[in-house]
Amino acid sequence: MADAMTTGNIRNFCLVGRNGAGKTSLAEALLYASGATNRLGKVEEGNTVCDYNEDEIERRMTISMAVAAMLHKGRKLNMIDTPGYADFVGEVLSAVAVSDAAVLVVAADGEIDAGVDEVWEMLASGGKPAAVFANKMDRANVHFDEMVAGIEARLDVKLSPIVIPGDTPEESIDLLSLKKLRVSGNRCAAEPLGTLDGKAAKYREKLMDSIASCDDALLEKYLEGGTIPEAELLGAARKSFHAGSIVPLFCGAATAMAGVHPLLDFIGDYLPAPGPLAQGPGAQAADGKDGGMFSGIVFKTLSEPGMGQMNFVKVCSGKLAPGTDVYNSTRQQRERVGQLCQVQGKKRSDITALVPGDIGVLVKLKATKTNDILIDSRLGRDMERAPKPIPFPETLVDMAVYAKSKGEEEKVSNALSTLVMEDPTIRYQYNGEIKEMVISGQGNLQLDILSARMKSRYGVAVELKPPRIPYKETCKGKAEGQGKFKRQTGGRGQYGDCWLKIQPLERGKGFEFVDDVFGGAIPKNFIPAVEKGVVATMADGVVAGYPVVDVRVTVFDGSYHEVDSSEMAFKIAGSFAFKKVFVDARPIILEPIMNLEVTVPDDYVGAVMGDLNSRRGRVAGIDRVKKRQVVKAVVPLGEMSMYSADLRSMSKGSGKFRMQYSHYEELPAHVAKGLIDAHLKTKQPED
Ligand SMILES: Nc1nc2c(ncn2[C@@H]2O[C@H](COP(=O)(O)OP(=O)(O)OP(=O)(O)O)[C@@H](O)[C@H]2O)c(=O)[nH]1
Ligand SMILES: [Mg+2]
Repeated sequence: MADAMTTGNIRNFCLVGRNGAGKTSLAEALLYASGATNRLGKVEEGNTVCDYNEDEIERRMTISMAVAAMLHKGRKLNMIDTPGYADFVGEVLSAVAVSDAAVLVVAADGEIDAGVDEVWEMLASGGKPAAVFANKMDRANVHFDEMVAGIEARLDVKLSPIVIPGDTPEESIDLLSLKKLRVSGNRCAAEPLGTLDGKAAKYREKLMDSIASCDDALLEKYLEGGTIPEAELLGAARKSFHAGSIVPLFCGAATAMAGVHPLLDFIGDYLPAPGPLAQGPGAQAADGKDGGMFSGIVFKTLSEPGMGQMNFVKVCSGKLAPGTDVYNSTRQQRERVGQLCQVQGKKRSDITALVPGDIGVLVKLKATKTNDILIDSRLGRDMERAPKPIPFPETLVDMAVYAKSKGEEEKVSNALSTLVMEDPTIRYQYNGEIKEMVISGQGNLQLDILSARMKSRYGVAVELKPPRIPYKETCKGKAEGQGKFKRQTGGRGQYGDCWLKIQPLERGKGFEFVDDVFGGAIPKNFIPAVEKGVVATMADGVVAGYPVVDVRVTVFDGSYHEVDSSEMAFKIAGSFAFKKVFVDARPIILEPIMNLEVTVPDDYVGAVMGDLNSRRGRVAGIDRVKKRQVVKAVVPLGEMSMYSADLRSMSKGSGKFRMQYSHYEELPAHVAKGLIDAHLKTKQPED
């Protein structure tokens, strides 16, 4: 299929929209309508082309994007089905980045929820023209007019209705070509519409208004009531769609193949050919002029058992063929292109070349990962011409990951390093402060699926827990006291004795150790041992098991034994003294406070603020950003576990938040008591 293709005949598009809208079902229907497949799979039956991973079939939802190519009227359509669940936003960002247009799928019977406009903004900011496919028109409670108004209000656009529902679910009306369409199985028959009834006439006028208003010459003719030649109308429609000044509306029912054929034709005839993804001269080649040197971006990486690593690439300029040497400018490493494939979901077929603008899969590259830029090694360091990386979001949710069976920690990191490679919106690292391996992502579902894949793919069972909160201990008062370690039961004994004074330091000042011993009460060579004992005890914490910070410890007296004193004895004496004196110095617990920004549509501001108050949060201000409000607050980290899930449910999936560490503050006594009691429970009776 790809070998003889030219850039001008390639169309790259993605299906986006909230989960459950019907994107995978529509992908299935488009493949069937184009003849790329000979049956219509069903999500419920787990036999669709795009949801081919076991856990996707099991959960009946898309988790990773899937690419599927098809031929239609001599054009190669590279379709990318994306996941709708917000946790998998990385997949959508990648798909939008390499597509030249998009189809937003909305469920006609469903509420057009606030989350849709986030995807819409992504398309707009990427300058990608988009059409809307109102799916599930076969459902009972669909009110077409209300639905159109709802979409327009949510997206803040005026829709250009190209296909509207007919009298029966199998029928639809194409208002651009003025045809009545009737689908049966994989066939779609068209007949001239004849006279337009009320609804068709109303929407035809809406369509004409929207196209004419983008083209002055056409508008003049239209307002004078002249007839507009079809070719001129279609040309204007194509131009204004490419410019993003009209938003075509299609409707139908993917699982019934209704409205699918006119959408397929629209994709083949009206979508733009691949535009220059790369900057500078090399990029021009993407318009078909085959002279530029190769450059491409890797937008997805998979490593499937038996297939090894696969990198999905979009060629931005020049050509790519097996045996080509390329330079991975992101990792500054040479790679040799071995096998080159084209994909249809799980199915792969070898190809001999990829032209500019086309999408394919490189198999078994060594070091290349998602978002890497591959270029012709002759381009050298001239990155001006290279495509720009995809801006993946910061992580939002952290979970500590524990191997269920002891000794499998290494297996856990190996599995993580491979799986994280497949999803650049997930990170993992060992956090020395809380002594836990922490995985971070966009949401809890994403991390649950990651841990399930660790089991199913790499046979390592893990448990995810909210990570420990890095509390600290410090003191507010001054105290002094003695620590004595004496073991003299015959033979060489142990003797260490020191007096310490503890006082608080300013927040963030850390630790100061002062030697104020005079007259050799403690020999100088044992003072560092006292400090070692103090520092070790501070690291373990005293009242609640959290590291002690911001104190000055002064050793000012003590005694020793000529024979039995040793570094070990004074280290233990220092530790004893610190434990004893610290509890008299009005110890407190410090908690990490975070700066939080929550972005929600107006309807949810009240709920967000009320919820923050219940988390001991303090709202600092509210800003308006476009159609949304940004609530700025400071909140204790300890009150924020599961916030991502809570915000999603209180804002119907439309809320977003960003959280960053700000400072430490004293933990209220009633909360501190809980931590202290929990710590006391864990303490050994002999201490
Ligand atoms: N009645 C009806 N059901 C449909 C239609 N299209 C999809 N569905 C059903 O809606 C459910 C969700 O469909 P999917 O295709 O998985 O939706 P999706 O948008 O890919 O969802 P995510 O992958 O989770 O983002 C499935 O049960 C489909 O069978 C339709 O046109 N009519
Ligand atoms: Mg899906």
